[in-house]
Amino acid sequence: MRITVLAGGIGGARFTRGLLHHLRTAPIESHVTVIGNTGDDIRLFGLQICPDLDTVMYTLGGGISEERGWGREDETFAIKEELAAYGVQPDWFGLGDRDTATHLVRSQMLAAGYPLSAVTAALCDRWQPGVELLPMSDDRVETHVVVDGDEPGTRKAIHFQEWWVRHRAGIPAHDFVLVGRDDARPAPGVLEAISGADVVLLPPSNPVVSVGTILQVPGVRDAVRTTAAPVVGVSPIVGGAPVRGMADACLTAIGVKTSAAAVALHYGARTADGLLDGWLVHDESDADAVDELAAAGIETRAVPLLMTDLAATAAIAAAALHLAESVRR
Ligand code: FO1
Repeated sequence: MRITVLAGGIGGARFTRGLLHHLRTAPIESHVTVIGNTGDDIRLFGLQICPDLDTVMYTLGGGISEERGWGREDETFAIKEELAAYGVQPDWFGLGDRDTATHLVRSQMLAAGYPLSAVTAALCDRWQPGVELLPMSDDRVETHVVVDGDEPGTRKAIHFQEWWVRHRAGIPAHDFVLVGRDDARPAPGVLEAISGADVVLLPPSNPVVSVGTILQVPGVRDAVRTTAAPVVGVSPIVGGAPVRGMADACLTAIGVKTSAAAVALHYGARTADGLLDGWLVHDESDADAVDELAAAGIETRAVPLLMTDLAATAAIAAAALHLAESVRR
């Protein structure tokens, strides 16, 4: 079974870890491709940092800090402290020492002319994540957030990480702009992984700045819309709030209600030119969305959606694959 997952950071990585566990224990012979969001990427101190690709790679490769959900386990922050001692900005983004080695290797390879997809494959040689991890694009793109400017009545755009990490998504966002989008092409293998998949999964990643960003890469949304594979998503919203992260601030910015049903309708039904054949919602809080979404053309199942441990996460992935079978055309 060829499975393609469009993933952001923590939610996408943990879901995929559960998916791999399910595929191993079932067992189901499979090839999993993860298309990772690179809109969160930031260039700092001369280093190219790809938070979502690294979160997927470390989570599936066993190197993630489970506590933070990003960066390395057993991490130290001597470099961060030394940079702070020099008064270097920004001081709100923490690069761990072990993690910095990853950024050094990546930046050196990029400077030598390797595309990000080749660099990612080289990094994965070490981590053996058990999936083919593809950046959504080899071209440099960055999500910027439009916020109020310093003078009344003005607006400015800041890097996504400044909004997310420094301001904790606490200042109102008016819009998200993927800088570089118009010139970006999908990385090699991305469109093929979607069009040639047996199942396409949208994990419980941020629908605006993670999955939404991947879908903005020219050609990707059309590939998802037209693939012969069933497309099934897992709600990142449970009981009207994000399971993790600050997706509510992102949804509010684009005028979408923070609810499991509203996110599904935002993706849209494939029968109505949207993306979804199937959708999973949390059984205890959102079962009332099932009928509403079915009427809109999205087959919806209510199942436990909290990724409390590996077994619970594997069960969510199994439910997604099961739903994919029942909506397969
Ligand atoms: N998140 C934070 O909240 N604070 C940080 O200092 C921080 C540093 C960082 C460094 C490398 C990396 O790969 C991720 C890092 N993150 C940090 C996580 C990241 O900002 C976001 O959670 C994702 O971009 C959203 O998916």
